[in-house]
Amino acid sequence: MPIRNDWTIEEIADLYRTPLLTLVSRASAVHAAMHTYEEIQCCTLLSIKTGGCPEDCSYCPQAARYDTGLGAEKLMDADLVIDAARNARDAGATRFCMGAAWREVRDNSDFDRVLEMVRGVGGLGLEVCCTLGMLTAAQAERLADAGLHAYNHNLDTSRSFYEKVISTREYDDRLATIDNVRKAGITVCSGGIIGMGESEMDRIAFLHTLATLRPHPESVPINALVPVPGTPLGEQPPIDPFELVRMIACARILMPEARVRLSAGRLSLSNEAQALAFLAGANSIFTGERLLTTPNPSENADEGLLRTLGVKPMPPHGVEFSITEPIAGER
Ligand code: SAM
Ligand code: DTB
Ligand code: SF4
Repeated sequence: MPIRNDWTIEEIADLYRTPLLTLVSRASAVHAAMHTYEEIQCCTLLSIKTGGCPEDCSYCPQAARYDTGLGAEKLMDADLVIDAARNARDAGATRFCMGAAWREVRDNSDFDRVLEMVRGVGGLGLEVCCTLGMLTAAQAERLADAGLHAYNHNLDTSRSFYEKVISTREYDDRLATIDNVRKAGITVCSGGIIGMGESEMDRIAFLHTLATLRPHPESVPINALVPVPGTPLGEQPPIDPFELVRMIACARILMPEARVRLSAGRLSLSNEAQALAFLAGANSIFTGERLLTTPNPSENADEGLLRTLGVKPMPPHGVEFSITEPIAGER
């Protein structure tokens, strides 16, 4: 299957406007050729530093300027984070992602502690991922040296809609961090959010930016906005689940090798809608009862869903895995 980085905006607009069942069926064929329906990556998130963020991202409950009932906490102890990662692994997760409500990483003792967490979590045989805000090239290299496998930094939406959602940083800042991550040899996890009031053209332009990155991100999280009261987007109406399926199908066709993650918003999807998203090419989810600060489906619900669909957790990158391994939450 050829991997293209030269998609035109017109091609992506045509793709996005394809009748849904035709689109899902094309995406599914790409998925079957490049991946398997029988494995889904299970990632668990932990907020290692919650709230008090100086940025003004309109969707985010952790921005200090919005009253969402979240206080500003300090960075967690490394030992507690590593314990949480062990629990996540024992519950079936194969990737552990640590999130901090920072605008950017600073070269201080907190960063040293994050590096200790990366080493500790990596030592458990998990794929280790961080999302800490903007990074310099030197900081990305230090994370790579500590064994960081992936860095999450979302483009979130189109360049033109971005400034309606966030005013405290620019789209090019995001692209520069992604470039620093890539150059340090860390895999890139970058996607976005739908349901923020963006137009169809914004979604098309957002997919175009992602699909013309060279190389494509290894992981593409597609989040449905979790509207949090107190944020400017707290009253946004929920999206139609078929729109999420459409985004996932497009991402699968445009970036055949990527892991496409059905990310935030699963609590408002039926099992049937999630199954359609998997058929359309999603092969990664967040497991565990909390995303960063908002709820996620219970372990029991996910265990039931994966069992019904005959899906097993994808083994972590570069770690031996037995096919008799129980599915998430089964032990
Ligand atoms: N502060 C860092 C940053 O912004 O890059 C890392 C953490 S931040 C919470 C990670 C991502 O979570 C954001 O880029 C956004 O895509 C997603 N996110 C935050 N709040 C969300 C919400 N209410 N619904 C869906 N996704 C959300
Ligand atoms: C991503 O794309 N989604 C995750 C992860 N990357 C860091 C975060 C979702 C956050 C949802 C709101 C919350 O729980 O605070
Ligand atoms: Fe801060 Fe990240 Fe939330 Fe924006 S998305 S307010 S940068 S924690």
